Amino acid sequence: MSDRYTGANATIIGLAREGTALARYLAGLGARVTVSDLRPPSELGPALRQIADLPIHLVLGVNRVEDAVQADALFLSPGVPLNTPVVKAAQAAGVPIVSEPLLFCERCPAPIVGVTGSSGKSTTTSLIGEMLRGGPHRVWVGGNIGVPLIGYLDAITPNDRVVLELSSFQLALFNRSPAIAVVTNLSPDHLDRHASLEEYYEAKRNIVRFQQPGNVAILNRDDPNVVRFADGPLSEIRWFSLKEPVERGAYLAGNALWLSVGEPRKLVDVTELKLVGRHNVANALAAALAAEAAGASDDAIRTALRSFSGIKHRLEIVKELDGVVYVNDSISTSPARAIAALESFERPVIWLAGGRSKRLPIGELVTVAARRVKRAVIYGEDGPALCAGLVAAGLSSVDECDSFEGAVRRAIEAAEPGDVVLLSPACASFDQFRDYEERGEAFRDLVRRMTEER
Ligand code: UMA
Repeated sequence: MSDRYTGANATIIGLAREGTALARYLAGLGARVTVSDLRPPSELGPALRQIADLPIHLVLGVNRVEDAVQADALFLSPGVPLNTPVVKAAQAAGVPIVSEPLLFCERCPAPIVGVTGSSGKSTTTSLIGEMLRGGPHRVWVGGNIGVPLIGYLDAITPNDRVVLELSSFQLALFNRSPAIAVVTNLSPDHLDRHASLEEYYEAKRNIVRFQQPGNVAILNRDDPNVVRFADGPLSEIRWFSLKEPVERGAYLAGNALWLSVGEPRKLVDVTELKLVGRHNVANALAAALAAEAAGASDDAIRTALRSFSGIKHRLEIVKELDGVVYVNDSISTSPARAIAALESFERPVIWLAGGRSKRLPIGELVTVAARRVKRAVIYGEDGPALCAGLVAAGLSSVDECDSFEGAVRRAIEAAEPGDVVLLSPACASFDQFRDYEERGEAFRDLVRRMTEER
């Protein structure tokens, strides 16, 4: 079988999750694959083992301009900024810039539900997957949630359904949109990577920008930044709202979640949801709309709403002991996510936060924290700025700790029956951990160990 990439020179930058999956896929098509990563071989052990059997040219420890400009196509991992000299040189030389999720979307035979937003993406993606698992279609869930799907293309059929979480880094390269697109919400994030907030929002907009008649855009009516996305696409807009009933959409009325695509009907009461927090009610409404558009029955939607209790590192209840609930929200790497977490609890909160800041404004975060938090325990590289902000916002109980471990210990010591100990850092983890998952695992282990010692 001949393919556009058979015999072509394909250069991949980044040898991590997407890079390894893509290298295998392109090599399988008979492309001449070069993979380049800034990291040296000593740091790439597991990835190198995964591709050891493939005829691939490796350029490690550096990304060279020549590998990019001489390629017929340049594949970028999401972690590669678009303003690096290598990418700019390739653009100037007219080399097509592509990516794993873009190629996947181009070639996927099944309808795709794409999910983006500043927070709630992974929860909404997983929940849509659960709803669709109730039948009648086979479901594939992947994308930014951590699973590149390119390697499964051969197994996916037109009758299947794909749910793909898409980040702004991934969407920035998109020139097509999924048949069903969901935007959960938009708030400042990733200003460490995008040149401006506008650039970040415009990247996200690609999820609906290229939609066609017959496609569906599922948008948050309560979020003015998302409402702007309704102008332009040729698709049908379906809204979700926590504030008001909507026609052909989903909404919260009183204490119940309603779906009004077709005859309006009640789905479930808020109290039946396993997910915690008001923002998760919005995610549940968005998920119900997406699953309905992709062919799920009302019963399958209801069953998933009643059983889905969330995913690891996202408001995950780690332990309940002596009236104290310990919650791991390590996924919270921005102020907006930490605000959502702090607003999820009625109980007094002992708040653990800090790490490496993404240079986002913290004004609203410290105001919300000063109102909601009983005690803040702060650690990490950018802890001092957060402490200063909290004190300035009027919070008197602020502890600054030298280490993550010390901070967890301090929070456990300070907790009294009825409290929540919440790790929701508002910062990236890279000053001390490989990623937010490693930070979440460390929190879980420390809580288990230290509460047993008490
Ligand atoms: N690299 C270079 N040159 C550069 C920059 C990086 O060679 O200029 C190399 C790095 O040394 C590294 C590799 O590229 O080895 C990094 O690639 P990557 O960070 O893109 O890693 P992947 O494992 O392929 O993960 C990516 C997403 N990562 C990012 O967006 C940063 C994963 O999202 C995603 O799950 C995966 O693809 C599958 O699609 C992670 C994430 O943090 C979980 N996403 C952000 C978020 O959710 O907030 C957007």
